[in-house]
Amino acid sequence: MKHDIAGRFLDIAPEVQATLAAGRAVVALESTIITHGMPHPHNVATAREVEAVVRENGAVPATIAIIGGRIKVGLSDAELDWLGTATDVMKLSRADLPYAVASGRHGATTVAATMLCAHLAGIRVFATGGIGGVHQGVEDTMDISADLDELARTPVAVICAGAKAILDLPRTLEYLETRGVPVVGYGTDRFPAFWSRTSALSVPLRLDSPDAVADLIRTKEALGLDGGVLVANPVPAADEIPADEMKDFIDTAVAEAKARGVAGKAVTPFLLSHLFEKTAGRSLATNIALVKNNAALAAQLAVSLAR
Ligand code: PSU
Ligand code: MN
Repeated sequence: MKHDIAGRFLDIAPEVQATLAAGRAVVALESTIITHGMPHPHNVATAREVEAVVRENGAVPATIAIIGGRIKVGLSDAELDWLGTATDVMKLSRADLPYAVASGRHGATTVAATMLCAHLAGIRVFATGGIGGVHQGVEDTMDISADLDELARTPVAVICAGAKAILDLPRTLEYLETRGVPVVGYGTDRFPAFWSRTSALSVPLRLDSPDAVADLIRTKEALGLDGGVLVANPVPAADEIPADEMKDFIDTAVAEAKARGVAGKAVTPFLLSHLFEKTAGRSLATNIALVKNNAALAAQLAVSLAR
């Protein structure tokens, strides 16, 4: 852990602190999914369930958010509840994090900011739903999520269900390859598309057990290679929405966002809530299932890494 930074800016929950000090398994969890990714009360209920799944699989959860300018690593029940309905919460990526800290603001951490804070605290594994990536229409907007560059520079393993299928998935994979990020299909040769188990894309690498992923991470560290590892874990079959069923919904949502001039940070939350309405809640149920599935694998990976 970077002690000087930790002492000045981080409030690490006592249980998380003790677990890290003992060299045992901790899994970081993000908070943008709570404030900007799911409607209340599903957001808070899911956050609690995800923490429980991490515990059931032998690790300690550390949900990360910025509250009053303090980087909280591990939230109390009261803090989590508050976050579920709070309105004055910034969506923080790497670019905004120092602003939120310096000005004492509240902020929810995206994948990029969560990786950054997890690393400051000494946490090596992080579970989310789906990472941000290269947006459709990037030729015009240059909208590429900072999540991708964070994966290239910060040594945290991110367990996700692929990139959200609202994105340009081929370009997202190309960008990750360019930036030197290992992308591992967990038990699959196909790159999963968030709500769907498969996409038209093959995944660059494949591993089939938490121990094998842990070995990859240790080897990467031993070689002195910086940056993270992306583990793409398909949503369980029982919970998936097949890609052909999602396609029309996604096309409509993307067109609607464009027509309304939705841009920047607002794009992903807009698309997710639009899809929630258009699929009559089905996209949300799948989102919840895949986050829990990722939390289980992340905990197993953290346990394996801690051995
Ligand atoms: N996974 C989900 N729901 C979400 C996100 C991930 O299941 O809302 C969030 C993550 O915080 C991710 C962000 O970093 O969406 C991507 O935002 P953007 O495209 O603006 O970088
Ligand atoms: Mn963006």
